[in-house]
Amino acid sequence: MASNDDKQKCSSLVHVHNPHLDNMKDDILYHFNLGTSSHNLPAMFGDVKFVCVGGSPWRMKAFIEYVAGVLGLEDPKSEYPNICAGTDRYAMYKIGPVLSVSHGMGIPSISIMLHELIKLLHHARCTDVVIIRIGTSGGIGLEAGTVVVTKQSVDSNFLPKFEQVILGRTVVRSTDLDQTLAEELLRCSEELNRFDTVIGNTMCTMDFYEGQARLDGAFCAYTEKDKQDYLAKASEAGVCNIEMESSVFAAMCKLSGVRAAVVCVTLLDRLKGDQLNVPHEVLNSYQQRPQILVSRFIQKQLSTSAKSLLH
Ligand code: R2B
Ligand code: URA
Repeated sequence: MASNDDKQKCSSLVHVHNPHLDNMKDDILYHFNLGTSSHNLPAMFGDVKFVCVGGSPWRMKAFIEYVAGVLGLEDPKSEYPNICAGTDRYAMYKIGPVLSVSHGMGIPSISIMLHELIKLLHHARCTDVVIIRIGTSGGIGLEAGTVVVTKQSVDSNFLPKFEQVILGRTVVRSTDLDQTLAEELLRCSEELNRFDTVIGNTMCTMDFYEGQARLDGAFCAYTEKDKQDYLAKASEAGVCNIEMESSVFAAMCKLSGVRAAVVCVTLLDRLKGDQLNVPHEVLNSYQQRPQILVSRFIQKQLSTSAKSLLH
């Protein structure tokens, strides 16, 4: 019979739900250029506790450098090798228990990455993993630079669901995120007291232009009033920001039993405009905010677990 310890360990593992995987001699994580036969995944990744994902490879490298500094784990030679150097699809960096992975733009891109990331964490037998998406977004009625911790990821009709077509049928998946984790992240931001942070719903769309009610795409058959009416309805439904990956991120993390959160900075207030015309340095400083917040969270978690080991 399984002991209580075994049961607890099992529930904190990263779960896959695919009987076919058991019959495969080797699992090739093609878009990472990694595999179960070619790499010792438990040795490479078994100690991972925090996974941060974000759109751009450049930003995810900047994040690993920043978090390494916060945790006092800097590489003296400043070498943070890209673990996925053999492919240009995604970039991956690791320092201590922190893994940083890029996911590109949009649901299809992040979904491919997450299938392989979840299998990687499963094969590596990681336990008690937290996954956080750090990204950018358009705000609704918020000053640019505000950080939004997602309460619920909603679709274009403001419903908390993600629809995946499987064998031609639409399967509806829940986009629930870990509320305790969201509140812990909000508390970290209050302690930091460096920028405004709110908790609210995040609308996840399939497109940056018409899908987000912009008036500046190559095509647009609606008016400024139509746009404002739609964004007002979104706001009434509790939507604070709009981005393009949170729904499938939330759905897949929930299926694998991993605690997950979404932390996005707003780059502009969509009630005031559509074009991103803030200077590059300002955009860069905004993009650092989710990194600062999440690094603080990781630092706090690690010091709490170190203290509990001492007692
Ligand atoms: C935020 O920014 C990207 C679009 O510019 C997209 O990946 C997202 O979710
Ligand atoms: N990312 C988005 O998806 N939308 C914005 O308006 C800004 C960043």
